[in-house]
Parts: sequence; structure tokens; C-alpha cells
Amino acid sequence: MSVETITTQPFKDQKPGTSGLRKKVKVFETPNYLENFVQCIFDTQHEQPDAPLVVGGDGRYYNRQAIQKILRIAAANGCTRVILGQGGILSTPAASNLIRQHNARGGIILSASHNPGGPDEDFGIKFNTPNGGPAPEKVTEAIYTATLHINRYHTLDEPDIDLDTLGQVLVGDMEVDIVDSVSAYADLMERLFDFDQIRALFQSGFRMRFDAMHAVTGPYAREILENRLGAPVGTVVNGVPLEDFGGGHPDPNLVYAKELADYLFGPDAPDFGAASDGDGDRNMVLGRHFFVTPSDSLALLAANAALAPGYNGNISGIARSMPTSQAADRVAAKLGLPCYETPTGWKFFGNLLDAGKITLCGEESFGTGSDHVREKDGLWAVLFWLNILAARRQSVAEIVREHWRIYGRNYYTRHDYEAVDSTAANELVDTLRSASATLPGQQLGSYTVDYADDFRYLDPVDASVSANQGIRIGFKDGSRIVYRLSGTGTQGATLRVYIEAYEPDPAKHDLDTQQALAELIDIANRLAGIRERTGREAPTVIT
Ligand code: VG1
Ligand code: CO
Repeated sequence: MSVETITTQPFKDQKPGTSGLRKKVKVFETPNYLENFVQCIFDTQHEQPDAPLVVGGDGRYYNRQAIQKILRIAAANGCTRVILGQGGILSTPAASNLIRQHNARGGIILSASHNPGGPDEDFGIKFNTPNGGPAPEKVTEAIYTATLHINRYHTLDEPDIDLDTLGQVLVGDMEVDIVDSVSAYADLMERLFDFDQIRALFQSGFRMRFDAMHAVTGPYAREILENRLGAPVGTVVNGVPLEDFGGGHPDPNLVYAKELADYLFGPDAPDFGAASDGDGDRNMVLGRHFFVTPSDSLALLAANAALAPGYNGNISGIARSMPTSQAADRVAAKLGLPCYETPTGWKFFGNLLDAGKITLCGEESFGTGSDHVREKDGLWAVLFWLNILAARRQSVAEIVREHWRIYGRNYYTRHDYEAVDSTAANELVDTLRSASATLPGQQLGSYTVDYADDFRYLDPVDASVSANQGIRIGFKDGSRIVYRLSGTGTQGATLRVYIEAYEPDPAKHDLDTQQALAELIDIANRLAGIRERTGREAPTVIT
């Protein structure tokens, strides 16, 4: 094996965001761009160097080229073994599972999640640590610092390998095990949920549609829903992963999964609908003529956890990201469980999960998960719902309404302003931060400010601090407004405004969300001067 050492120069823009490094494909195609980042992973991550490395991605454009490069650099850096998903495919939760099952030294996951794919669209790369989770900030910081000083990388002068044939191949002296991307993950799901009960549900005539959005979950959903659970063939639609996701935006929300939403709200609606994103970690759940917010979904899974064999009596605590609605807090309080509030991004759940402080966690951005892996998991959430539906034999709408009657309803919306001018967006947040000290006690319309701050997280496990995680404005009645800037966009800045109000009265649980929140939305817009600062009349996306 002859290692080549190539001279290179640092790039200044390789700072990982909310979940890894995301840029346009064209940027990743710049000579040495990907190579530099991968070399910096090997230069800084020395835990368990003899253990295998897991590699895979969501199949988007550039996945295959990136994997060939990564394999050569890994081998040149002394990596002894790689576990690779067949065809270079691994959903993010399946990669997390493999890292854990093989006691790996970590994983390299290639994805830009819900961002579009194709030669002119987005690509991404991230490193997951040996616990299977996204690297914590101290790791991403170390990698980033290395990218600012790198002057060489190691690679091999070796041809590409065949990524599609199962079995073992060598890259230099490094063994590459090409494994079935789906089976280990499907087996794990079978251990967590009552597959017999769900099979009986499908046999009873229950109808569902799963929209894989031409992204990575297609093969997983087909194997689990259609093959193992006996759902009719055709239950999974858009099930073939495509490099450009069929030209779509593989983001499971009401805007980008419109086809599914229209079907679920139409005359021929089935009982249940679900979708997942580019890399399979997000989920959207719908009932017939009914949309379940991700925040409610987390609360509901927690309240019904006893119905799933993998969780019956096993919930140690719950965590939610800061902007996620407080619906889960109410369930935790009733069950006598601790509830943690973390910054946005799955990496912040890792320590809590590893320490056994929580079992379930979730984010408002269509992310839900548990201690079974260290990533959010789209199909897992769908199966959890199916398990609940199979056990309760009520409709999705009935189950959610009953939940609201018991716990009250947290009306919730998120307004996104995409691709706004970065300077204007930063100024908007800076101004709010400065103003926050003066807000407590102020009366804004019919709401009294209780507290206002820029969220600062003290990790209860390792005492690390993450500051500037978003402006929170809490009102005396429990309502909240949150502002933060996205860390996953690849164009300008994206401002996210999260608005929440609590309604205990069941007679008021059927309002339109935007109407129920109208006054708070207005307060949020005026307080931040969104129109003046961004020049936008309305949000790009309302969820
Ligand atoms: C967004 C979401 C966040 C999520 C992140 C990664 O980040 O808000 O909750 O963890 O995407 O999701 P941001 O910084 O743009 O708000 V993904 O599905 O990598 O799969
Ligand atoms: Co994703």
C-alpha cells in the first residue's frame, strides 16, 4: 500500500452547523475541499483507532464520489476496517445503529438531510462519535480548528471499488465490509415494537401511505411495512431513492410533502399517513383529515409509551429542544419524570441518553427519537405511532384530541424566513438580545413578559456550556416566542420564529392554529421588526 501525501491549503468556511458541514455540491467539488475535511477528522479523532468506521449516506448526488475519496483517505490514515452500506446507502438512524452494534470508532455520514440534492443543490458530511451520535461541540470545534491549519492530506493511489456488491473488498490494506443497509435496522425495530399487533391492524383493513419522497427511507419502509408487517404493496410511495430526490425537496412538512397532505385531507383519505426526509431521521405523521404537530407527537409518544414493548415501564426522562412546544413537559410532570430543555440539534441529546437520564426526546422540526440509537429516527416514530394505533384501535384524531383533553393543548407554529440577508438577520437577533434585559414585566397586548434571554445551556452531564442558542421570551401564562437563526441553511440566513400558547379549555381546542396565535404572531413580528429588517412581508414557510 503506497500512501500519497498531498499538499493542500485551508478553506475558511468549513465550520459545521447544526448538524455537520453543509454546502452546495459545487463547493464540495472544489479540489481538496472534501479531502481536507475528512483528513481533519482523522487528525483529531483518535478514540478506538482499531475499531471499524461506519460510512454511508442518503444517496444524493455526489454520495458515491465522496465515499470513494473517503475510503482512500481512511486507508491512508491507518483505518483498518470500514463498514459500508450497500451502494453507499445508510439512513442516518441506521448508520447510528451500526456504529453502536459494531462498537465502531465512529461514522462518517454523508447527507444534507432535507435540503434538495443534485449537481446544483446541497451536500453534507458529518462525523458521529463512537456512541453513534452527532459529534458534540467540542469535537466539531476541534475538527473545524484543524481545517484552518491543514497543509497536507493522505490518500492512496488506488482505483474506485464496486460499492454495490455485498461482501468484503480491500482498499490498500483496509478491509471494506459492504453490508445490507436495511436488515440490522429492521431487526432493531422488530425488538422495540409489537409487530404481531401491527400486522393484525393491517389485516383488519387499516390503510396507510408512507411517502419516502425518493429519499433514503424507501428501502427501509418497504422492507418493514410491506414485507415484515404485511401492509399492502403500494403502501410505500416514491420509494426509490434518487440522486436528486426526483427534483423535490425531501422535507416532510405540509409544504414539501403536499401530495401526501392533500391525499390525507382528501375524500379518499386512508387512516394514516407519514413521510420522512432525505436521510431518514425526520418524520411527519398525519391521520385522516388531521395533522399531528411534531411537538404533540413527542408528548403523545411519551404518554403512550407503555403500549410499545421496548418502552413499557422503561422511560427514565424526556428531553425536547428549546423551541419545541412545552406539551412534553406536561406529560413528564404527570408521569413524574424529569424533563430537559436542550439547544436545537440532536447532538445535545447524546449526553443525556448516554447517562440514562432520558429515554425519549424530540424537536419541533419533525424529529423524534429514543435511546435505541443516537439520532432522531423517522421510521421509528412511524412504527411507534402504528404500535399505538394498533393497541388503541382509535383514529389519530381521537387519540390526539383525548390527549389535549387530559393535558391541554399547546397551540404551536413556526415561521421561517429563508435566504434573508445575513447581516440584517444577525442585527435583528443582536437587537433582541440587547432588548431582552428590559422586557420582563412589560405588558405586550394581553400578554405580560415573564422572562427574556438568549438561551444558554449547561449540560447536566459534562457541565459544558453552549451560549447564544436563541432568544426566548416567556409570558406569564406560559406562552412563548422564540427567535433563532438556522444552522443548516446554505444560502444567506434563515430566521426561525417559534410561537406557542397553552389552552387548557377543551371548548377551545378546535381553533385554526394561526388564528389562535394571531396576537402573539403580531407581537413577535413587531418586537423584532421583521418586516423592516428583512424586507419580507410574510414568512417563506409556515408550519
Ligand atoms: C434544523 C432544525 C433542527 C434539526 C436540524 C437538523 O436546524 O431546526 O431541529 O436538528 O435542522 O436536522 P436549523 O439550525 O436549520 O434550525 V436534519 O433532519 O439534519 O436531519
Ligand atoms: Co434529516
